[in-house]
Amino acid sequence: MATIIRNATVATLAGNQPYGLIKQGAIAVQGGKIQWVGKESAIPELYANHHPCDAGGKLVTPALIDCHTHLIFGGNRAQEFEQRLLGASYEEIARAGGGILSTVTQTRAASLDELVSAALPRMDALIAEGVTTVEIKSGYGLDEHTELKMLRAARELANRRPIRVVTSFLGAHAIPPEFKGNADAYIDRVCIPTLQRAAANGLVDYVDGFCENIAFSANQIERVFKVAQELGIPVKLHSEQLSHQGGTALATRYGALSADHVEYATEEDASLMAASNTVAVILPGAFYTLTETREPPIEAFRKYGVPMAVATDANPGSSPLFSPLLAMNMACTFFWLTPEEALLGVTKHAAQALGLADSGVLTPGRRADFAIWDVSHPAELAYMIGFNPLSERWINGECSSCS
Ligand code: DI6
Ligand code: FE
Repeated sequence: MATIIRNATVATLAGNQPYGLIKQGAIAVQGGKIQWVGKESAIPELYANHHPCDAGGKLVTPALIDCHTHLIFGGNRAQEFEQRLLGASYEEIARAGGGILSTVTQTRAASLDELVSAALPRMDALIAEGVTTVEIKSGYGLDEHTELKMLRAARELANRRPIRVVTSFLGAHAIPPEFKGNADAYIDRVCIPTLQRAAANGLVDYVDGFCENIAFSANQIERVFKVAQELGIPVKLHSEQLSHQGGTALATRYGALSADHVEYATEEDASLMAASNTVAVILPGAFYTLTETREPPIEAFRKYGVPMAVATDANPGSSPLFSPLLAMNMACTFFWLTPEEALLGVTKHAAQALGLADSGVLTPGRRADFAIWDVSHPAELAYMIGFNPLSERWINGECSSCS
């Protein structure tokens, strides 16, 4: 028996119309997949006697995908927030051993259960805004034991809630204190062997890195990418966030699914990304928190046809943001994305940034993961600030928020 969602405005995000909008639309769902989408007046005879579900004229979009988060971490960095407000910069705090390294200390000290318990309410905040797929990175362990613990905690989150979790190994995130001044030795002796161990345990869906003057050079990241390539794991990269290091060009040479942050990326980088089908992941939460002024080259991304995703970058330091809706709003206000680009950024293009061909748009054959919003037009989703109009969240063809 199929379920027929009817009396809906459907933003399929497919086809040539803005938002792929179908007014007075309907969706047929069966076996966890979308079987049919179209005008209510054209529902195929086949579905005539199937289970109807009245959407009450509400808007249906693909469920949201948060394609870049650091949801698993110990402690928090509210004190660093205070320090920054007194004038210290993110880079100064990092160089003085705070920043990412202070979270490393707290993450090493936490048990797997504690990491899971701490992450659950953050993940629930994403779920409350219609997220059904979330990417979660390691990178606050920087030793084998803690990196594996973080990845296992991420996998465990998927057992605790109806959500799909995918994981990125981010061993090349920062240089741990025990390797201070010796990033190369850290890459060779810890990062790469840990990646191999984590991959052998089925814990790694993507390999990520932080290519930055306060982290790793493009050459160092390349050594990690070579191992990812041998393992057959796709790569993505935090590149050109605080300065231009050539990480984006490197990422494109390895066919990266995405280059993330990219505030300091150039037009040349944008053309390379277009050629390698690399998505630009726009992270306005970090731009906002760090009071960055350099904007990503959005015009160049448009000119070369680089798809843009939008994500929270949820993390305890540079982006304590747990709202994809607010990330959409910020992407519009800071970077002049259109509300349609912002919505594509948390659905279709976020799916592409994760290499997930099964979701992100509402077309037959895709996963029946969708969100039903109490709004009349999709532009309202990016427009409102601090307001959540989610009415229902469906994952694998089941309503997870209906009682
Ligand atoms: N860039 C970021 O924005 C996060 N990691 C990274 O490489 C920040 C992580 C943190 O400050 O804890
Ligand atoms: Fe990040």
